[in-house]
Amino acid sequence: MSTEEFKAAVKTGDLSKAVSIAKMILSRCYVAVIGESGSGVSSLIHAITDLKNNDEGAAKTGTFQTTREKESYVFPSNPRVTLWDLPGIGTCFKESQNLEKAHLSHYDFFIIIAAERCTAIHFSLAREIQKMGKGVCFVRSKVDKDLDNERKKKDYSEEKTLDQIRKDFNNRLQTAGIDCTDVFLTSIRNHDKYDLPGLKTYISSILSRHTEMLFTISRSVLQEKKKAIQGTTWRPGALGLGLSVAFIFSKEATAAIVADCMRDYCKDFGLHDSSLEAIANQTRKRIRDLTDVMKTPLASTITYADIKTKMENRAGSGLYWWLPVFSSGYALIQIQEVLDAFVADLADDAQSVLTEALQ
Ligand SMILES: Nc1nc2c(ncn2[C@@H]2O[C@H](COP(=O)(O)OP(=O)(O)O)[C@@H](O)[C@H]2O)c(=O)[nH]1
Ligand SMILES: [Mg+2]
Repeated sequence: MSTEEFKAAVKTGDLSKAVSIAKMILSRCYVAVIGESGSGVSSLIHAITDLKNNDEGAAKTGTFQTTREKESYVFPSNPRVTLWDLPGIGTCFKESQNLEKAHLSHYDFFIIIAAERCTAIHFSLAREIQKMGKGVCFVRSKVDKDLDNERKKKDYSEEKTLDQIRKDFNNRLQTAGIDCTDVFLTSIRNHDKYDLPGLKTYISSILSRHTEMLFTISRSVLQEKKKAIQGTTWRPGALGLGLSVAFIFSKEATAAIVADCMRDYCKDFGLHDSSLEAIANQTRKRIRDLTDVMKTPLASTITYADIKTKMENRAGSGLYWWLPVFSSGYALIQIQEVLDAFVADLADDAQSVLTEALQ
């Protein structure tokens, strides 16, 4: 299940499908940890998961005992997150490959490790990851070694050295056109120092960042949809105008057109009874919980009285609405305004329902 499928479901107004895809996406996170052989991938995973080298389930580490097969480790503070210790980057990925071809597309997030500097293959992998809309961060490992080397110098400062390493790393990413500033400097010699504690916190919040990412996607899809529909609301307005001109007492007929349109729009956004029922069935929510976050009525409950109130509430327009002769001239604008506002509320409601369902 991918974010593209989620986007498509929101776009077509299949909110229930969007919720089920989002639930699948958020049910687990496979984090691929990848770097050149010997860069410290297995050691870092031990440090993150608090495994000792000799613990059962610990990945092999060392100059000769490198990882040939991928291994998985549950992230202790969030069992939905699994870290995968992958063999050396050169074994898993070739520069000309995309993630699919490299069999890496089922990972949801990537930690790319470099013991010294990032090279073309790290950049190439990062580009492919970002092309797929997946998350990536970088680890600059073994910083204790850099500090040891620098310590001999006269004007040594740990803080300045670390700052220099970070700046250098970020500059390289920027020069390579990689839009990522999540860089962690680590050393397995000291688990509580440098950016290792920050990296653990970062990993534990991957899923909540995924949730935010899905909400950003749905918000943007719904706003696009709102604009597209608002571009067509003149049509019922024009029909209303026609009816107003044709019949002196046309308000019932006009209101019926508006009500029909509203019901259709509710369906377009997936805000109708069966959709909400399906969402409630797959979450621990009641239909009531979902309707409580909505501003608009459900399609099945839109009444003539609703339309009347809406028309009357338009500033200065109520009078014309109820004066048949004048109403003809104002029907188009009034109806369009009422429908535009309704569609805007529906877009907000669809977002609120998704948020409520996924909480
Ligand atoms: N000094 C230092 N050595 C490290 C660090 N991380 C890993 N190493 C050493 O680097 C070697 C390779 O580590 P390993 O985790 O097996 O690398 P992998 O092949 O990428 O999985 C081992 O001897 C580790 O002890 C670190 O942060 N500092
Ligand atoms: Mg290894």
